[in-house]
Amino acid sequence: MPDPSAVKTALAAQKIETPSWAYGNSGTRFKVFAQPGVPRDPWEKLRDAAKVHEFTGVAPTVALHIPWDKVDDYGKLAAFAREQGVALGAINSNTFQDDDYKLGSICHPDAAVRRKAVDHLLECVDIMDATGSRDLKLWFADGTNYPGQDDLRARQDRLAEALAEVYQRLGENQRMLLEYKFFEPAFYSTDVPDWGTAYTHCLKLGEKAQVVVDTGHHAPGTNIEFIVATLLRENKLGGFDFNSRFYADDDLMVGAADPFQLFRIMYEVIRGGGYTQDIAFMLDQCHNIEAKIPAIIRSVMNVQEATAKALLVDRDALAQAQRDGDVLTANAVLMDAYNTDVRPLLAELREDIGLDPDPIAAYHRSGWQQRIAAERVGGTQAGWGA
Ligand code: PSV
Ligand code: MN
Repeated sequence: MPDPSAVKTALAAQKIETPSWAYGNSGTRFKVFAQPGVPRDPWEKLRDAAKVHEFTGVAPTVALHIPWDKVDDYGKLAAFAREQGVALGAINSNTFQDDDYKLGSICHPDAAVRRKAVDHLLECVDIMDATGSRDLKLWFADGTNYPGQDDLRARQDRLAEALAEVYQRLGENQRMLLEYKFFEPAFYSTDVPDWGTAYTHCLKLGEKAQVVVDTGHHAPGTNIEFIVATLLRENKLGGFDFNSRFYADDDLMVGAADPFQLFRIMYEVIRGGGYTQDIAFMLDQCHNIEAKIPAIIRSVMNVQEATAKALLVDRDALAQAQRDGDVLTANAVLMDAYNTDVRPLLAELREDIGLDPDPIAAYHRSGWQQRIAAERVGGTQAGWGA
């Protein structure tokens, strides 16, 4: 059995990045529900993110989305983040909210639209220079709705050309994380629909290009841990956008819909040597109906719990059972770890590092929710498109 103190040390070193947009209002295409106290700007989002880190101890960075988090001085934003006790993380591009992008962005048939989209991506790298961010996270809504609408192959050529230009602009310690998604908003073809497409582009680009796995971006029933294992074997897994889903890209709290899947993913991460700083463990969620900050704290805790269980797998016993072809024992070894209640271990870990063992209760006691509800009155709350 793994040594519990080694498991605790590994858990204490975990870093989970929270997304700035999860602190803002969100919803479905039917309705965006506003909540009291929601941040009005990136500065207030960072203050909320700092609370998540304060109570969990493992959420030290915050991903930005440009232009949702546009400010005049990104150096100042990075310094402000540091004052709050957090740092700025991945820069997420947005080439899906302008009218110009109706037929796509970097895959658009019109070179002028492609130019505009690439310029935005280059601007994101400029922002990374100012914030000190390592990762540029790219997701493209590009695709088509009808057979014949555009040339599928030509769109791949345009994609490769645009990515190559942005790749050239990356600094020495910067990376490009390419995210795939099987459909939505395009319904017939998507230009980066799966890990294979993302992988082939990243492979051609070079070692600074890596694939990011958003757990909500697969067809139902997809074995995501297999994708994780394969990408890790090829040294091409750059990170995760964690969330959970019952149907499509639901963006619910990670671990809510299928905690067993999250455990299996984390097991493959650990098994494949991916539990290092090279893999970005990010959340990409929207809290449409639940209180946002406690939901993000809960999400961070869910990732911690899955990780703790994955770290508890008796890998020697598992390997032995696998060698013996002992199907039932092999499965039992994995299930023993999954069925362990790791909450006492995590509570102990938090106490060891001076935190409250129950981060959600501590957050509620802190009065932060009441304070932001009272103070953040007037102005425009951050939300989709803002
Ligand atoms: C797309 O669905 C996505 O997962 C990408 O990561 C976007 O940047 C993010 O959601 C924000 O909505
Ligand atoms: Mn995502």
